[in-house]
Amino acid sequence: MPTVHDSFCRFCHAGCAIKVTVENGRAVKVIGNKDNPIYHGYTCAKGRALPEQHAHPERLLHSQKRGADGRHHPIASGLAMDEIADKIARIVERHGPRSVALYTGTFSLPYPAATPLAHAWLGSLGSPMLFTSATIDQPGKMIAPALHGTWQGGARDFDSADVWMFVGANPTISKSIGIPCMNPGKHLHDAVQRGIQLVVIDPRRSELARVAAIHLQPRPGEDPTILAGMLRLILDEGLGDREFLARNARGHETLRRAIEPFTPDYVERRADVRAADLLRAARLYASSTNGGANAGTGPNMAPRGALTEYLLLALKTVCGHYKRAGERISNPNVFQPRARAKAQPSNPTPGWGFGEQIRVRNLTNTASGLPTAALADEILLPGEGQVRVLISVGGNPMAAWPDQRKTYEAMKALELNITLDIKMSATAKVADYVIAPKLSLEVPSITLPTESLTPYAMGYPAPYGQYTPAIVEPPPGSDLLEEWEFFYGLAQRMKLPLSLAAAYEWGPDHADPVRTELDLEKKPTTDDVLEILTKGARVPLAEVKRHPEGKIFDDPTAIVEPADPDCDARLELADPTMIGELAEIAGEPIAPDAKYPFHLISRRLPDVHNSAGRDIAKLVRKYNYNPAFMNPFDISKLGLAKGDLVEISSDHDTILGVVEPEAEIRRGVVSMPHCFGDLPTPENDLKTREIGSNTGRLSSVERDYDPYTGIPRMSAIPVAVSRA
Ligand SMILES: Nc1nc2c(c(=O)[nH]1)N[C@H]1C(S)=C(S)[C@@H](COP(=O)(O)OP(=O)(O)OC[C@H]3O[C@@H](n4cnc5c(=O)[nH]c(N)nc54)[C@H](O)[C@@H]3O)O[C@H]1N2
Ligand SMILES: Nc1nc2c(c(=O)[nH]1)N[C@H]1C(S)=C(S)[C@@H](COP(=O)(O)OP(=O)(O)OC[C@H]3O[C@@H](n4cnc5c(=O)[nH]c(N)nc54)[C@H](O)[C@@H]3O)O[C@H]1N2
Ligand code: SF4
Ligand SMILES: [Mo]
Repeated sequence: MPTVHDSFCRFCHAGCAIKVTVENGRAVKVIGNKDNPIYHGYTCAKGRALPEQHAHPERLLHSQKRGADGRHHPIASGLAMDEIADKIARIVERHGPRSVALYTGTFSLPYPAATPLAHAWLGSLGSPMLFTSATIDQPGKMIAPALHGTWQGGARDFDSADVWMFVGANPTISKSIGIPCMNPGKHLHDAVQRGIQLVVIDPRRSELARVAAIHLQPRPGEDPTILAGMLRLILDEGLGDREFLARNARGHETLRRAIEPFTPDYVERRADVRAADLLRAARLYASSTNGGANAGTGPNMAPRGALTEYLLLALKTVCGHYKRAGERISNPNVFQPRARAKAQPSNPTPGWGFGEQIRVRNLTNTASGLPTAALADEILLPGEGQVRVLISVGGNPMAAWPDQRKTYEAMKALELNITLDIKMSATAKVADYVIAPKLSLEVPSITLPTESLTPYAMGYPAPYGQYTPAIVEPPPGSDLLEEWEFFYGLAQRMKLPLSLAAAYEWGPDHADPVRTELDLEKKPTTDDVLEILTKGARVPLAEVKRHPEGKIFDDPTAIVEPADPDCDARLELADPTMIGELAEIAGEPIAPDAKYPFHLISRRLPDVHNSAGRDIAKLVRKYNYNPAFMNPFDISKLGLAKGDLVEISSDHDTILGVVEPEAEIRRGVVSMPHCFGDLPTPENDLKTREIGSNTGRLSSVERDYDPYTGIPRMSAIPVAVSRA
């Protein structure tokens, strides 16, 4: 008899509440829970494909070790941990702990115990070399608030706002950035019905742009210019919230001088946005103090992404787009301590220049973490401190890191390359050990990761929480570990104590987290670890467990407190590095690149998540490769047609693409999803129509990079397009 179980989806960070039908011990059907107060029954094709993902014929059911023959063979997980612990201990003895680096990718997020255990293990080993995908995603999201300072009252709520601006984000597809990520289509629909006015800046008439009051469709990579132009207009016209600005910010005069060159005419010439449209956008954005703005991966991967984020913060500050004393805190947290908010600024903090020094390009640790774009060089560069061991958790460097050929060299140069992955990903193919993990429906979890997405402006719009037990057993005969169990296993074997911190709210005003020493003799259960991670939570885990369908744990008393009377902190509008970058832009020539007349920009497909999902037949029915979407006029001008194979070349490398017309794209732009293709071998390059190609290959990490986070140009890349 089939049974139906409550759970939540973990194919992406949105955590949709689902009902899972289980038959003969296997998940056979997933639907959304229509009675859920936050998701209202929403699921996407990926969530509904969880049964296929779990039962995938190529899913790894045993860990793999690469043999002397270069091929991978199954190995018992206990033996794999014995060998890996021994090898790491010997490498550390010879070369010190810095030779071991950890990279946590996208699919470490759905497993709340994974990252804390991995960090605790690395810390106990004494290595500072902790990297994440954040620095090749939107590092400016953490750098900009460090340089600008933050408003402790928090941002406005999209759900009740009058105006909102999106710069290169497409939340209904990506479930990210600006709109609560749970059923964002409904939030957007409701907001539009209510009369919200949207400004969207995107070279593509994206799904979001279609409902915008104003869509600016500029030349890619010119967002700093456009936003500086908008700021200049707003300040000149005396719009915005002048009282808020005067009381809470400093540096306004310096900023005003720095943006002087960004006249409407200059913006028009440089970004190809009509002056009249820029003025309309500026006036609309400043028309209400109940508004907000967010940037997505497009501009964050284009040159000077941190400046784009900084100018957005400046726009918010000039317009007073923040919560004030007495307003409600929409999400006072469930699994973290009760959130507090105060109607006052926090001073800026350093964005970089602290912590571990990277051995190339003068990079250091940053507010967004260590620069992942420099990790391949840390592996390749001989000398003291060279990285010789890499452990990737739910990430895929060979698909996702910029400069794919350099990444390939680095992967091959490692003494020990380990990845924790459900399949033989491109990275797994070059790994010495592939540790096979349990999949989402086989492990207990909590919605803490989704709750913690608030800094990315996509967290819960209300204090919602859900716990799920494991819904199914792993497939019979398999030998699988949870990610955290792997690090626990290494710690046991290497006798490294593990101290876990409770997951505390990011932000300026939090206390030191409660720490717990793990017992290395008596192994905890996943539930025990979740208990430790939620110590001090506003709602105890036991209480959340009593509501298996998920629940809003409301607290109407959570309101923004008034400012401390002696608060003298100020939001900084004139950070010297940011002002310097504005001057750099103004000093650049505006000349189209005759050799590379197109710009390649990033975008996401609805049914795959970065490199995940590409092996599930029903998710790639439409595209099993990443098309090169182009404007039909450009296609015919080049004498091309739909389906033609083209060479797309940057000044660094060349990839192949399959032409796909899309009228929504600005002329002169190629829009192409990332994380496709496979290892950079000549054989794989012949399979573009089956597996697509890797856009990361077009980026060089050594040129055109952001000097503090090291992120290179990954969108708005100048390219040439010609028939292959
Ligand atoms: N279905 C699905 N969802 C995903 C993912 C996925 O692969 N698939 N990936 C997840 C991840 S890891 C992340 S970080 C988020 C990202 O979430 P988003 O940032 O919302 O990602 P995209 O949908 O790619 O939207 C980026 C937009 O930027 C535009 N753009 C590109 N270059 C520029 C530029 O220079 N300037 C401007 N103004 N716009 C530009 C593109 O046209 C595109 O519409 O999505 C997450 N969600
Ligand atoms: N050119 C270009 N490059 C980009 C981007 C871009 O837009 N353009 N986007 C960037 C962004 S925003 C990001 S976040 C990074 C993503 O960088 P990564 O996180 O490194 O890459 P993913 O493809 O998300 O890696 C996911 C891996 O996790 C595995 N996986 C899936 N489910 C599970 C699971 O349950 N457990 C475990 N252990 N593994 C699992 C998948 O098989 C896959 O190999 O890429 C970045 N790179
Ligand atoms: S949006 Fe994300 S969490 Fe929701 S069903 Fe799709 S993949 Fe799963
Ligand atoms: Mo990302």
